[in-house]
Amino acid sequence: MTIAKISNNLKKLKSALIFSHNRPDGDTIGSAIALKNALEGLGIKADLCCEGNIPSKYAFIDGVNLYKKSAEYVKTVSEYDAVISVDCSAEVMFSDAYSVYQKGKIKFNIDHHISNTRYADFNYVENTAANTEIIFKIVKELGVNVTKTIANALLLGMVTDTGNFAHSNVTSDTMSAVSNLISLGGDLNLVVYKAFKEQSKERAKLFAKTISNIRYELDGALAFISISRADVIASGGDDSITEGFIDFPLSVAGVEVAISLLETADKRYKISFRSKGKVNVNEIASLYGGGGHILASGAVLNGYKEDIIDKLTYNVKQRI
Ligand SMILES: [Mn+2]
Repeated sequence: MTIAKISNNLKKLKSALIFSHNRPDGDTIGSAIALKNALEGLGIKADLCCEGNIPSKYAFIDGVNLYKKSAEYVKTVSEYDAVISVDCSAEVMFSDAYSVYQKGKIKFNIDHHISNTRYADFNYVENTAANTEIIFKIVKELGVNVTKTIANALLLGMVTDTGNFAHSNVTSDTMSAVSNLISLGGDLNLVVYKAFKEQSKERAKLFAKTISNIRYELDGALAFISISRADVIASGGDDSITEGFIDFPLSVAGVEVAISLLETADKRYKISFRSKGKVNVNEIASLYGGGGHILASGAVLNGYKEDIIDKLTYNVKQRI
């Protein structure tokens, strides 16, 4: 599959329903908004679906208020010419929206995760720092005008998936795309401020509590943070405000791997893994049906918190 071929197939559509992954981040949102606007530039009707709530910090991107949950599309999904997933490495990433995606007439999958399970009719998978790098190539191939909304949405994915261009996944291609988007009217300063600097009082409160309880294992090479349901509720926010917490324990000197445990239900944890490079955390996430990248991965584990911490400590110890 090439950019030319996938773009050609997209051009033939009259309508499409675009899916972002559950627990949406800047990359899946930026990819979806940019693609929606590009398709609409060609006269193609494009709507947005995501099972998770869109974090309020992304409200500055035009169109994020147009997302609807999959329940809203159960009856109408078959009326669209196609369904398109962006930044979704596997079926599980959709959460309950996958059953609606599956009913799509033609399925497209545009993703940048090496672990992508290629669940669609048309799969375009390329190992880039952000999925919006791929979407930008498609936007250019489609030949549509890059509006300020498209430029900012594409920048958002690049800024968030690279930790503000600080992760080792950044390439010269990433920076060329950024340069190109600035010259097209993208506001990098605004995007960085909204994505990384501005935070709610609720997030500041939960962050302080979480970070005051970092737990170190393996002589300080492994750091755990955990966020209970009660903590989230007490903060007055929702799960989405925990995005980015994991970067802090990884920043501590001597820490090679940081793991975050977010309690989503009784004895159920959303696990995020980050590595400085010595340990491939995609391997560990894969042991539990999750996945992602070598340096950043995720999984869902059931059980008691202490048992999960023991298991994951063992998995990291074997690889360090
Ligand atoms: Mn991504």
